[in-house]
Amino acid sequence: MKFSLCVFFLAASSANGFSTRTTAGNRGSVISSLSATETETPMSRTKTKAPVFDEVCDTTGVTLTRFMNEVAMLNPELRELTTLFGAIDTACKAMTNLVKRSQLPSSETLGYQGEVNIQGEDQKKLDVITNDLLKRALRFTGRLGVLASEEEDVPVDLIGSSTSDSQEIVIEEGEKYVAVFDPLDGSSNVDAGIPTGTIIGIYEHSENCDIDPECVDDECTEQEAQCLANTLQPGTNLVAAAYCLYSSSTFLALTLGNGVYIFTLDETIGEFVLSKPNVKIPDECNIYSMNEANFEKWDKPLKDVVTGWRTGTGKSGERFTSRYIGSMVGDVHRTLLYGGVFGYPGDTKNVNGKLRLLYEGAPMSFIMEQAGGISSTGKERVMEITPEYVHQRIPVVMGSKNAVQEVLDAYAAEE
Ligand code: AHM
Ligand code: MG
Repeated sequence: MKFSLCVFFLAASSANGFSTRTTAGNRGSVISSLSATETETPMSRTKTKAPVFDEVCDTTGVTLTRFMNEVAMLNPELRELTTLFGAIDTACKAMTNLVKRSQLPSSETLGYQGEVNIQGEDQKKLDVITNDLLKRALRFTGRLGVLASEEEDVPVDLIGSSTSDSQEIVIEEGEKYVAVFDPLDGSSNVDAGIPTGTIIGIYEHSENCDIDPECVDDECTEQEAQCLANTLQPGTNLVAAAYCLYSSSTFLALTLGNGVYIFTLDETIGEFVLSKPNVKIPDECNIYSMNEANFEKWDKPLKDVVTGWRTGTGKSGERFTSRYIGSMVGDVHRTLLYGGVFGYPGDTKNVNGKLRLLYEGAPMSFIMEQAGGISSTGKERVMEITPEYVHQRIPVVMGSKNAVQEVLDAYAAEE
């Protein structure tokens, strides 16, 4: 039987990342290339070099582990991110299984936990389980000082807290990163088996986080508060952002400030395999994705633009169609691949909409911008907004350049 273990891919390096194409007939051991492309991150803080893979195993593809190892070789300052992405990789696989198995009567993980989170939302059992899982996975890396999650009332330290409900604040120096996440976004859909996702943002730990071991009482509290304020950074400070989408396959999309890479979970080998390198959102589009039940409460500029899209009288002259899952990760994933506009705007009842800036708006905006799209509140760039508190909400409209720009122009014309 003719059996080829590996077929090599030759890299066609692109301006902002890497891509692969098949070279028939190349066989042999897997050798990675260290040639790289280099671009400025949005904040011009560091330059992230993206690896170019000259040769790729046909059986395994480029796994997330290999991708991160090569990123670390090219960008030694990002070495510790490899450990974090190792934890994210494991957590997303475990959450895939939890979400899948939740449909079985024996799993008993569907339904409500019986608790309400700080935002007054009923927590689903899976919200609590996935929050705990991700928190522990990140904590065990030893690389995180602080995290903020949709399901935690306040930012929590990861050092010294071994239980999910511990609010004790113990911050250790030397921890490099801060993680913000929504462990199971769209969880209201989960009982019906509709796609859900995990959203993660990673910031650097501020160097201002100094706790004087000699401090007493209020002094310590103030220093601790300053350390916890590490979570309140604008999206422009993000070092990395990622989402996992639990759908027909599990997808893991990430950006390290140099393009967007989408990996698909190959369950036969238990690895995330690079399936879409350097994703670019189409500039032109004809899909919008918003909860239209709120239409009457939206601002006039947005209503006008959406009416133009519905009737084909907008800027492009195209008649748009509507697609809305009600799971941000699923809706944004489709928007990235097909082009379009995803939005959760403010309205007369909820002026800041529904989505949270820190762990939904900012990381997804980072990914959207890195794919060549735009993300805005309608009036300002989401990435530039510094959160004032952890669970702050923000209106969001993101997606293909031309259509989002149409919304921004309508708001600007109103002023
Ligand atoms: P959640 O974090 O409580 O799950 O809420 C966020 C979700 C997003 O995934 C989605 O875009 C939005 O809520 C849907 O809200 P609505 O049901 O109001 O359309
Ligand atoms: Mg959410």
